[in-house]
Amino acid sequence: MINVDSIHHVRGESIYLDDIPLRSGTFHALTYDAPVAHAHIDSVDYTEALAMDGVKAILTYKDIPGENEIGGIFPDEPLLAEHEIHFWGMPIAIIIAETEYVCRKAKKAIKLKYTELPVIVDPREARRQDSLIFPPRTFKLGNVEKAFEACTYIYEGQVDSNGQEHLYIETQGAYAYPTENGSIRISSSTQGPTAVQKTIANVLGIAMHKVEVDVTRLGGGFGGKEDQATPWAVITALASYILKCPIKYALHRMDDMRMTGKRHPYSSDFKIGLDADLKIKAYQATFHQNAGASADLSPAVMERTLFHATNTYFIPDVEVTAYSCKTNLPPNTAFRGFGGPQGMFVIESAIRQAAKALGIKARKIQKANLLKNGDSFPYGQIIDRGEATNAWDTCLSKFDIEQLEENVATFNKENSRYKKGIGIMPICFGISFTNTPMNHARALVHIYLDGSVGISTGGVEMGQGLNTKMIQIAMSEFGIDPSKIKIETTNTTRVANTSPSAASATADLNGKALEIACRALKDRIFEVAADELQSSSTALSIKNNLVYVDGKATTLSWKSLITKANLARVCLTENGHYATPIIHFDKSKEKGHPFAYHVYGNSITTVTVDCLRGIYDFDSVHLVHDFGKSMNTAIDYGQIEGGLVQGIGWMTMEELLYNEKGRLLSNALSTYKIPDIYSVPKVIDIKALGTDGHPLAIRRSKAVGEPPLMYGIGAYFAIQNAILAFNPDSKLRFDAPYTPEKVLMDLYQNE
Ligand code: MTE
Ligand code: LUZ
Ligand code: MOS
Repeated sequence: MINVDSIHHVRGESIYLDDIPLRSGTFHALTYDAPVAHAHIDSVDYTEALAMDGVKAILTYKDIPGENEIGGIFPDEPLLAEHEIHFWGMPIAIIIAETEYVCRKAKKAIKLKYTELPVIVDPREARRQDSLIFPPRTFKLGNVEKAFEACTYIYEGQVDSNGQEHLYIETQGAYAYPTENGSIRISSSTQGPTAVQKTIANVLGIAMHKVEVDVTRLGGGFGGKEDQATPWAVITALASYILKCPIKYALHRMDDMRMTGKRHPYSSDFKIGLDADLKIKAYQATFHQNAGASADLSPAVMERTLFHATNTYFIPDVEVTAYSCKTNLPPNTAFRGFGGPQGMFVIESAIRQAAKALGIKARKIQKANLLKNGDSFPYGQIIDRGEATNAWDTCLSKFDIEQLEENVATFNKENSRYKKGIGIMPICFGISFTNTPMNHARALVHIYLDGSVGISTGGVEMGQGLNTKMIQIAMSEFGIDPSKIKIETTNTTRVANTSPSAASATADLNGKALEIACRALKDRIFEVAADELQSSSTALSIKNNLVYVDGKATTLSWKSLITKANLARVCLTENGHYATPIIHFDKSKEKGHPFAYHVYGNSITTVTVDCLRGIYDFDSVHLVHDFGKSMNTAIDYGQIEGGLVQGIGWMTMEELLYNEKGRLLSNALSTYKIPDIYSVPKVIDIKALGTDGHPLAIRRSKAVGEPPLMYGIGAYFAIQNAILAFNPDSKLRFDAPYTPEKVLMDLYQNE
């Protein structure tokens, strides 16, 4: 089934935040944000700005009727700065004016006096100063000290990975207007409507039932709107509530880039120990997560790093520790992979370090250590239905790794200026929110009198194809055409208390809830049909909008069945609730079974490096991915391509740069480069592993949103191998992104 949104997208008919017609009397908001990363606020003078034509108000923390607090996990983040500035771009005040243009003019007239304070941008420096968001955590398996004593080979090293700008096409924004009795309705470009609702209620000091949040769809989220859509929504709601008028605020690209958090940069140390058979016997790592100025989702991101520290390998003795380091950057946040990629880059780097020292291919070590059924992850979950070896072997044989390697070797022999390299990147990604209580969802289904169906779930469509998958579920449960089914907006008054659309689990959680609702409705209307057709309800089915008895078509249509059910006073509305069974986790022991299942895959990336200029081109990515039984291959392949390219961008060209004062220098698309049509791999060849899927995946179709991003890590090692083909003495550097500047330096340096 094709993506139901595609046709409306290409015609420009789909509704995004900026397409909502503004009510008359709408004012515009703009934040006055900090021009410095760490300072004490001495005074702010708004007089001149307030006197400008068209300026309605300027709101500060003093105007907040409830709590000046927006922290999602820890209450450590003010909406508006009070006496101290913690990062460059921190909101201080809200300017409300007739137009955005006037807001911008007024902003220039605000006079801030401040006293600068020392700025921390580096997570290791933060740790030295004991500037932590919360205490470190350690995951342990076996006894790593003893295991290292028995190792034949031990290697140590440092690995850095930079952050990443989400660059959703639609920037952050919201539109709020007052409704009656002190209530408020708000459209927000958010992955987490309930987080927006709850935080608005807290800041306004009103009950959640007075706040209605509505989301049609997002022009991309990628994690950047899991938590960080909230402040912008709260700003519009606050202004709307106080000034009693509609307020619109959509961020300019450069404001969005400057003020919002990104993927967390990490600086990590590893120690890896192997025996003579290349079995990894011991692994130790310390992760320094650059959390930025407040917690945001950092605790959860850090946790996912620990969960993915050993990627797809079994290591009997492991000790991994993570520090969430408080710096003066904008609070960093969720980004596709959610800390998993950062952890996986470190173990993959450790394997490359060992392989180079031993003079062997990294794939010999990778292959020797793949997870098998019955193995334990460091956090105690035992592998069942593991596909690590299957994914690895299938990928390497299907794409004939020996031949690919021979082609590269021949090319490298014949060329001196250009060198090719191969990077193999297997993945294993856990599906479920690591915080068990978040793994539940609801779906509200109405069947209307004409047989058409309206569906609301807690899931947000952000380009990942959720709406299409939800329609597929309802059409197959009911046996009716997709044209009879409508997916409604995501709205907190219809589906309440939702988890954000995140963790790749949206289709699983909301889809299962929808399945439950549809089945309950079907049971009820089948009773009516059984009466009507003088059969038992177990003999009934619906196909092509027609009721069947024992597989034989009857004359009873779906539509007339619904009419009869209504006349029989049967309830044609159902609310389905789903909570993932089995999962649990005990934080006091750091053990449990946190994931419903894991997604596996393996990829081979080939690159050509220009050894004169340090630039590179990706020839191909061949990969085998574990979709289970994909319920929509077009959507799922699209997720793989998008995730892969986003991962390659993170690992190679996307370079966030903050200066030592904490100012973002790469604050525009002219200074921050994301992959474009010229930089994507010339060939992306995706093959399904062809497994049976998992019963906890929706219709055995495994979650696909985040895992493919980590194939992008293979790009880093492909470049590294091309460099080694040119200069075998080049010292291995693990410092992503591998920009052409770094490549050039490594081509010409020696250990
Ligand atoms: N695909 C598109 N087109 N746009 C997005 O914003 N977000 C990604 C992924 N794929 C995203 C996307 C992220 S970070 C997640 S967690 C999942 O989609 C969320 O959707 P799912 O849970 O339905 O997979
Ligand atoms: N969000 C979250 C996530 O709160 N918990 C998670 O485990 C998670 N994983 C991936 C992406 N977002
Ligand atoms: Mo995705 S990082 O879980 O929004």
